[in-house]
Amino acid sequence: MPTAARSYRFTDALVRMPAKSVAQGLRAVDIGAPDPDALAREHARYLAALDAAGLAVHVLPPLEDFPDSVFVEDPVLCLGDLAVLLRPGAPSRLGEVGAIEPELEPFFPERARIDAPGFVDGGDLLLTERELVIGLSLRTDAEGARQLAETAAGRGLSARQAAAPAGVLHLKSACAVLDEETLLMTRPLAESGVFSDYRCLVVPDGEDYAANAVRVNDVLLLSEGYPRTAQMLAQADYRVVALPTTEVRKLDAGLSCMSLRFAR
Ligand code: CIR
Repeated sequence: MPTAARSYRFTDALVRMPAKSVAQGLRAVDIGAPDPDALAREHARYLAALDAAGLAVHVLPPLEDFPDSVFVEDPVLCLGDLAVLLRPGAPSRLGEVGAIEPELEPFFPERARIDAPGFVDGGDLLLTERELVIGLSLRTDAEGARQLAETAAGRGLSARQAAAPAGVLHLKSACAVLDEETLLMTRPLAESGVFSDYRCLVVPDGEDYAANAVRVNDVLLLSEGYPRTAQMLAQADYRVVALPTTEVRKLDAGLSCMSLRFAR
């Protein structure tokens, strides 16, 4: 696979339109159902930001049978020419894998998969410049991680497991790639030492949700409403694009999970 800035240089994104059923999406704590129309507007802003960042955005139709299917990051991992069909840890999301598999064919000549009984959600996978970090969470187990690490090793990519921090859905709910050497993360994740070999920028207290950012080419997509994080990143010379995430947040989701990003 091309390795130059593979963790944030992309040419394409695959996204799925949110279904009306998104109002019934999974959430650990019910702070109210998202409004499907408002969520669709957030999604439209997100797609426009991917386009403005230089990506060809390929849009898949909504799937009413799968309320969480707008979160396309969870059933698939893109590794160069290879798409790994994952096995989401929530039973209601398992069928998303079969639904997206045919859509991958034009982009990924090679496909691998995680087999039962393992589970892996894409939200637990942080691909940095040097490795794949697999978060163990309620959605990703050791067997799924073992299978994925084996697949990654077959592509010359080293992988390791790390516990996802308590209180978040996925590893990437708490961290993001900023550049080849630098990660953005919450304080608990920084203090865990999991990323002690990286340069770590820690989101200011009270702004943990902002850690789920997405670096796309020359810009960094960041949730709107986290001014101290935005200021810290601007001071560190990242070009921040702030996007609304009020509705997706009600479903424990954020910016990274709404696209599969890859380079061709
Ligand atoms: C779920 O619980 O699966 C969805 N409501 C949210 C998934 C968010 N995915 C992600 O951050 N990768």
